[in-house]
Amino acid sequence: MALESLKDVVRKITKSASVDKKLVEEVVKDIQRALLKADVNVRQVKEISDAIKKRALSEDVLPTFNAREHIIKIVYEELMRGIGEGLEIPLKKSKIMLVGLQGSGKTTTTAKIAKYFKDRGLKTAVVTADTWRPAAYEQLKQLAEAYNIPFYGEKNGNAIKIVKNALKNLKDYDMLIVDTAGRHALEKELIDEMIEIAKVLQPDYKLLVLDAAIGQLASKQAKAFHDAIGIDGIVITKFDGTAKGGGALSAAREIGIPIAFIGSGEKVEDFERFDPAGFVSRLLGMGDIKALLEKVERVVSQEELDPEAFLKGTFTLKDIYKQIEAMSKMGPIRKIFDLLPFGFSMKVDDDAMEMTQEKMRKFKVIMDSMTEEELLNPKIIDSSRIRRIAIGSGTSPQEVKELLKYYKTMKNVMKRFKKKKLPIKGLKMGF
Ligand SMILES: Nc1nc2c(ncn2[C@@H]2O[C@H](COP(=O)(O)OP(=O)(O)OP(=O)(O)O)[C@@H](O)[C@H]2O)c(=O)[nH]1
Ligand SMILES: [Mg+2]
Repeated sequence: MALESLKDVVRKITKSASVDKKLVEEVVKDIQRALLKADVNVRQVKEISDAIKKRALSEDVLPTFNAREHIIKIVYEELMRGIGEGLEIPLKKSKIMLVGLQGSGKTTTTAKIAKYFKDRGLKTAVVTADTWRPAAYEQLKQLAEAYNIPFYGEKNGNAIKIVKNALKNLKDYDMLIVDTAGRHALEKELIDEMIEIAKVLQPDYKLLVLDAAIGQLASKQAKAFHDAIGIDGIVITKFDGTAKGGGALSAAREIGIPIAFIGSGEKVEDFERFDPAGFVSRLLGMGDIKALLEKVERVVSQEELDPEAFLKGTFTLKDIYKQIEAMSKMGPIRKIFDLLPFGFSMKVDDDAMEMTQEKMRKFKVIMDSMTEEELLNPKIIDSSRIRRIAIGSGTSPQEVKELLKYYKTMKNVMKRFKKKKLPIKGLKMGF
């Protein structure tokens, strides 16, 4: 993959004897070459490389960075800016409709997205509205069954009727992923069918599935689909098998549609939410830590998760709420602690700190059912309140208690931080 050579750029900066204009110019050239090879469009390549050059030669090095880190940070930030935001589909009741040309990977992606949301605790089902290709029904059925994902389809039905029936049959599901038929080209017949399906389905998200191998052609294709039915997000597939993946990335940016997911293999597991920070870090070979550092910087500055405030003020359930929100963006809290400038590291057993997505979602739902007073002063939550909260949030009293236990444990951790009685040995989070 052409983008792979971006790793060499970082290596070059790290190994350079001195950081000067010559190095910056070389680095900018290397980046240009890598992006162009990856089929990123010329105008975007110019924008990105110009910005890197300008900043690298004019900006002061921040006190916490050395000159090399400073350049790497600028490269990282400008690539991030070039890539734009990802589309994060929230974990709530939604309908997703997939569209795309023949063979782009819609059916595979339908199963991948379904597994993604199922793994995160949503009651998810898939629907095939592809009556064009005879084997489409079996293909999706088999994929879905392999992961215990409920499937709806009709072997000889009409796509619009199938969607109507699916909506009736799958009313109780949180997340419906609807696969549609592809055509060789975006012809009128396909457009009409997509419009009809969308009318009946009323999808929250229309996702366009783009094969990364088409490189810069992605731009024309995405624009045509967007003009025809309005696209909310892009899924790039087959990122594994091509050197031209930059084409689809830059197409999304050019048209202004965020990327939601990336598929990088035939297996249902070969799939991830498109997270620009993680993505760029990996391109640059900086691993998760750098990405996390950046994120911590951002999050702390937004006071989403402010450990200093934790230490100063009273630690309430609101902090747990913020913490969970930050965690769903950044990964486990343990990793964040590892990076914070407390001057000591905390030895915590991994499992204890790890919170599953499912648990995070539950905890948030439970807190959403609490009053302001309860959030700020959890001590008042007695057993009758616990019962009320459980009913209100559709959870069990046991689960509410679990959250309160987690809160107490975290509060203890914060107290110990305050007293610097660390490291905490064998800290258990109680679940
Ligand atoms: N390497 C790789 N192959 C993929 C990926 N996604 C899908 N494929 C393969 O691409 C081929 C087409 O995938 P489908 O999911 O059937 O594509 P589709 O868009 O549903 O095709 P039609 O229904 O004919 O329009 C299959 O062989 C998939 O296994 C991916 O991310 N990487
Ligand atoms: Mg298909």
